[in-house]
Amino acid sequence: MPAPVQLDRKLISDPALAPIADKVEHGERLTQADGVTLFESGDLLGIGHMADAVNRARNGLRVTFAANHHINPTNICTLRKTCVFCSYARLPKEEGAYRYTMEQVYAEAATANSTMTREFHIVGGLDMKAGLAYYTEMFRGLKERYPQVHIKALTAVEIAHVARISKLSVRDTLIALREAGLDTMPGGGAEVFSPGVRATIADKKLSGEEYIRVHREAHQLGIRTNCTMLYGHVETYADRMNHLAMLRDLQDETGGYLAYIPLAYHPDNNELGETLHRTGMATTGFDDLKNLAVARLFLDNFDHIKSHWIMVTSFISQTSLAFGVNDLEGTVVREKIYHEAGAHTPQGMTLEQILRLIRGARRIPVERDSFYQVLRTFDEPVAA
Ligand code: V47
Ligand code: SF4
Repeated sequence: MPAPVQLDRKLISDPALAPIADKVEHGERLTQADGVTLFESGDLLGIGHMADAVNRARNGLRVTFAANHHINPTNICTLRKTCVFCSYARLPKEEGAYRYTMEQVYAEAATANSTMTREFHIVGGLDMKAGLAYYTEMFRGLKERYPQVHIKALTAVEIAHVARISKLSVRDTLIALREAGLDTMPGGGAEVFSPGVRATIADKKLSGEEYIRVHREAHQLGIRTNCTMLYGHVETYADRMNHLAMLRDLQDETGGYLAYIPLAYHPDNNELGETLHRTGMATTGFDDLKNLAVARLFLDNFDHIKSHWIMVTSFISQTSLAFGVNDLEGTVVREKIYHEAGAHTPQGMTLEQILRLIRGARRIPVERDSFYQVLRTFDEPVAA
């Protein structure tokens, strides 16, 4: 059950939100219908106030970030034609297709700022030539060179692909990858679970139920994971809430989720963006903040709601710290997936820049490890 929190009811102006505010105050779980009401409401500040109160009760004024380094070892993907929102994937013979050799992976890893980087975040396409042997060799090589660096790698979709082409069960694949050095799994590949939306934007991809099954298997083996939702395209508010409910149910069952990260859809250089006749940022600041705040209120069994500044800009990410967010995607180096899809944000952020954002929001910056253990607390917030 969520903890009861105190609200300042004067800050909530939409009468439709009153029953939800009652539930938040009494520590009652929200329903999917409540979530739809929140998405339909124009009272962003009222919703933000509730999400902020819930977050402060759980995390205080601390805002965490991790120094990580993204490595995308292959952009070759069998689903290139059917994931119509993806700008990153290529067919094997298509211009721009690449698959790193082990030497290239290690060279990329070596460009990480060695004193700061504590996590390699490794995701890529569903490449027929990148099976279990490719990833176990990669993880072993990385752990030999950087034993202190955590490996967060392979989405549920990639795990299922590696299992299939290596003719192994998902469980045996996870066990082999863990033995080679995999520590946790990222949350990508979730998109939107509802079958109708999936048929439109990611027709051949692992289903929502299968995504949940891979995560359940990982959690049962003690492998913690993150989870995501790709929003801002053809999905309805009911689709969003159905998606969040499936994540909340699995968290009730296993407690294996570390964080939830909503991913704002970017429409450039992909088929879906052309169909929707949109340019630039597809989502709006209002919707980005709402997705984060609703997640904080509905996912009452998650400690961490993460804002991905690469997708929503550092300004929205900073503002989201007053809308229920307690974690910022870290000092990412050389990010590719969203920049191919039109993200205009920088590809990395320095420690000083992250600290400035958090301090500017009058919160306490905390550097964390991949399991959210505190590594460094920076300072108390500056008085407003
Ligand atoms: O599954 C692909 C998304 C995801 C686009 O777990 C797009 O800590 C927007 O999951 N517009 C992969 N999004 C990245 C991911 C992630 C990112 C940061 C942190 C974590 C974590 C996970 O990127 C894909 C897909 O949902 N994506 N194309 C696009 N055009
Ligand atoms: Fe492949 Fe992932 Fe892009 Fe789909 S989203 S085409 S699975 S890289």
